[in-house]
Amino acid sequence: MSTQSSPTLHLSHWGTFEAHKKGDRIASVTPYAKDPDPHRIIENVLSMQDHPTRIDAPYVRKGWLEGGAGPSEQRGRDEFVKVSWDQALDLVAGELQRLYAGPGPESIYAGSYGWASAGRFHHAQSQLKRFLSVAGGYVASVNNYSFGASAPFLSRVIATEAQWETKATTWKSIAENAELVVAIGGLARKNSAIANGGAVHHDLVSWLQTARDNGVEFVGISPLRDDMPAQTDARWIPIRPASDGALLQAIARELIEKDLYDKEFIANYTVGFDLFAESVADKTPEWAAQICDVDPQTIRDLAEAMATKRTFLTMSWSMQRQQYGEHTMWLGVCVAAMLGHIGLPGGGFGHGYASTNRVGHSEMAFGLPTFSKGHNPVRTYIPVSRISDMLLNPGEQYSYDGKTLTYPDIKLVYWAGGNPFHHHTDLKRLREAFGRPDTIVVHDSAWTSTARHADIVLPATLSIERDDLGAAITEDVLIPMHKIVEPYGEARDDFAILRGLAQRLGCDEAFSDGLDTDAWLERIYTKFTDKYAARGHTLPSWQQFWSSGEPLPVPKADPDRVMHSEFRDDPQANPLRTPSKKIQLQSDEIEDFGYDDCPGTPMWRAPDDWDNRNDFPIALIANQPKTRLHSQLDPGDYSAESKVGGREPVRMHPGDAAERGISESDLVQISSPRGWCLAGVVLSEDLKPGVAQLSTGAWYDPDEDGNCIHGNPNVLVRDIPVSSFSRGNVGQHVQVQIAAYAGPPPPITVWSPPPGAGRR
Ligand SMILES: Nc1nc2c(c(=O)[nH]1)N[C@H]1C(S)=C(S)[C@@H](COP(=O)(O)OP(=O)(O)OC[C@H]3O[C@@H](n4cnc5c(=O)[nH]c(N)nc54)[C@H](O)[C@@H]3O)O[C@H]1N2
Ligand SMILES: Nc1nc2c(c(=O)[nH]1)N[C@H]1C(S)=C(S)[C@@H](COP(=O)(O)OP(=O)(O)OC[C@H]3O[C@@H](n4cnc5c(=O)[nH]c(N)nc54)[C@H](O)[C@@H]3O)O[C@H]1N2
Ligand SMILES: [Mo]
Repeated sequence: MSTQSSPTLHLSHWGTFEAHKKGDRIASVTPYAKDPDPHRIIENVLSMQDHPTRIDAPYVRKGWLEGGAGPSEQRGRDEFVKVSWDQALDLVAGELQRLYAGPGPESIYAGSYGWASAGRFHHAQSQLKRFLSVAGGYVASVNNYSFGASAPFLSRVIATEAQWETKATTWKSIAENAELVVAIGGLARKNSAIANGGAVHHDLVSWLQTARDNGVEFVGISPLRDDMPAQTDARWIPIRPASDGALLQAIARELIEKDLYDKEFIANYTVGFDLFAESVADKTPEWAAQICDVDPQTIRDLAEAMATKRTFLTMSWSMQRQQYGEHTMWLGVCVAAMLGHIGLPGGGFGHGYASTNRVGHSEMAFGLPTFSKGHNPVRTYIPVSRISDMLLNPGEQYSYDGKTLTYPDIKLVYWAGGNPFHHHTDLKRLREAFGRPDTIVVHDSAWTSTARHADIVLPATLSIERDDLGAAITEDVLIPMHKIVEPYGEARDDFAILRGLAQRLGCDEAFSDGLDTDAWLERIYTKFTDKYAARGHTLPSWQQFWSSGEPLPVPKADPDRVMHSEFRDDPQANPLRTPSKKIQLQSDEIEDFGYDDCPGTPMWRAPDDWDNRNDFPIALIANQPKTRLHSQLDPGDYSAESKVGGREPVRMHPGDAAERGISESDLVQISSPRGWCLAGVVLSEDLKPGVAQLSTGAWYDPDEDGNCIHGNPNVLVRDIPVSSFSRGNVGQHVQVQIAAYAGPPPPITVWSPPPGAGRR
């Protein structure tokens, strides 16, 4: 198919934009005209389309090419050698053949976690999994970094994972029916910039404005004031990070003390109240105040307001990306149950509102266009954030969700569409783990740190360099994504790369069904329109849709949906999938798993990290970045503009900075027991004193010891599980010390290609 004449509409996870070309590159982007609140992240593609860090050709690590496959500490330190596509594909195919013939598919890890790009066909992870499924199989991962603790946990006490994202009470219902919204972890506008699969209409702020106009009151409980958009006019309750469980316990106790809880709801829809009540009997507001640094009267007033108004209690996903995060969430469920508003319009419990532009929006009526990632014959998997544990401890047994699992012995790691040296914690440990396998293969469009730690690096296109079909589940349009520019250098689409491998392994027919990209797009689209037609919605033909270049409206489902309304209406006919078929305020099932760090009655426990508070007194929030999606396009225009002295900005309270002789824009060294990173200071009164904030996503730029001179907080964060139950990641928090950096600033190297690579 051909390139459209400019401007061309394009869908990305962070928004929809029109690209305007000058010659053969994109000269400017403008937000989609119907997006009410676009985000500047769309600008990052401008300089990234042909940035020096784009991978121009296939490369092989010198030590691997010369010495062959095997464990190596040289990964991330070695030079690269440019090779032809044929040579690169022969090498990867040879490794796969060697391992399938020898130790078998359980030696290949392809969880390949990551966000990749928007577009229903060129989804890197799906393409890779489809290919490896027909090639012989692979070890997979379950859950995600986003809500890896709540996904398995909440399904055992109230509702399944999917419901929190896709069956959530709508913003419309909240704006029209709530009286009070209490947002633990806030409702940050920056996070609503993105949606998995693409964002078209950014309407968080307009819903919040409508709610406010209707008289809804907002309370934001967070260490950062600006987690609540100004439109909410919110009351800010600054709280010490990782202490919310204690606050919730005190609220529960207050509701009991003042006889403010809904006894009928507790009796009809929950089990375990007596044990729960006993567990909070001594959790007075005075007790909680010591832990949370929130004054006892504020806790009492909040409990009373929540009990007397139609209340929606929402907790951001960040609330469970911390040690014991399952129980923090559980306490939120318990308080919401005591309020008795679950299942009523505008009331109840929510998880992840504003964490993306998805939760709280109704969905396309009959699902999305889909591309199948096939059927993996291998059953072995890991909870996704146990990557280092797996590579470092083959054969070791561990617990997960009531089961005992064993780490496989991985010889080859294959990653396409993700960046573990962005997303995983304790990067020095990950470096050590990445030294263990025989071979690491990475597809990416840029020299991310993961690509630099690989043996075979295959250059992938950006989404602007290929035709695709754009669609996201909570939007009401499909977008024809016409290729805008030619691929950079020798870059290929993941599909084309994997087809090259499939041909070598003799499984091309099973992988591609003999279809090229054009035929696949038509097939995916037509399957989708057939499904809608069967339900009475006729949509145009593929040719009409594609040649129009315009968004295609698609019907949506119930805009007034209320989560758990069916359960509330008739709990016998619509039971929950918990052991009691009701909301579990206590759980024998979880108690019987026997995890000391995840017992069967909701608890608050201080994270172990608090033991370090004498030496590391600052609570660092490592949250999502405002100026990009994770690490994607970090050297891009908007992301680069936010850097301070070329480093990632760290926000500090002026008081904490003054105590340390630190001023605005200073270069600082942030240390934890695991290592340090550098960052550039931004002073802000919007932080609770004692808290600093360094977002994720600065490309890891290690010194000899693995410390990061650019500002990646994952050098600092611990690689421990949330608990023995979920084994999710604790990326959100770490205790640190911050000091002015004395020496001459070391030059950033990660925004140039690694040794041996790049165009000359
Ligand atoms: N400390 C801390 N760490 C965190 C978090 C935190 O709160 N604190 N949050 C976590 C969360 S919630 C998440 S979801 C993860 C995100 O972690 P990731 O999803 O791994 O992060 P991304 O930077 O989005 O990585 C996507 C990669 O895919 C590449 N890519 C994009 N499109 C394509 C394509 O078409 N083909 C190929 N081959 N590659 C492509 C991009 O260049 C990029 O390198 O990070 C987690 N890490
Ligand atoms: N712009 C942008 N948006 C994104 C992303 C991105 O990379 N960039 N990533 C997306 C992804 S993959 C995900 S999963 C979501 C994640 O969504 P979230 O997990 O909700 O996002 P975070 O920004 O990590 O955290 C939200 C806020 O929680 C607050 N917080 C942290 N710890 C505590 C605590 O202990 N108590 C309280 N009360 N508050 C706390 C912090 O102030 C933080 O700003 O974001 C998505 N949105
Ligand atoms: Mo995420």
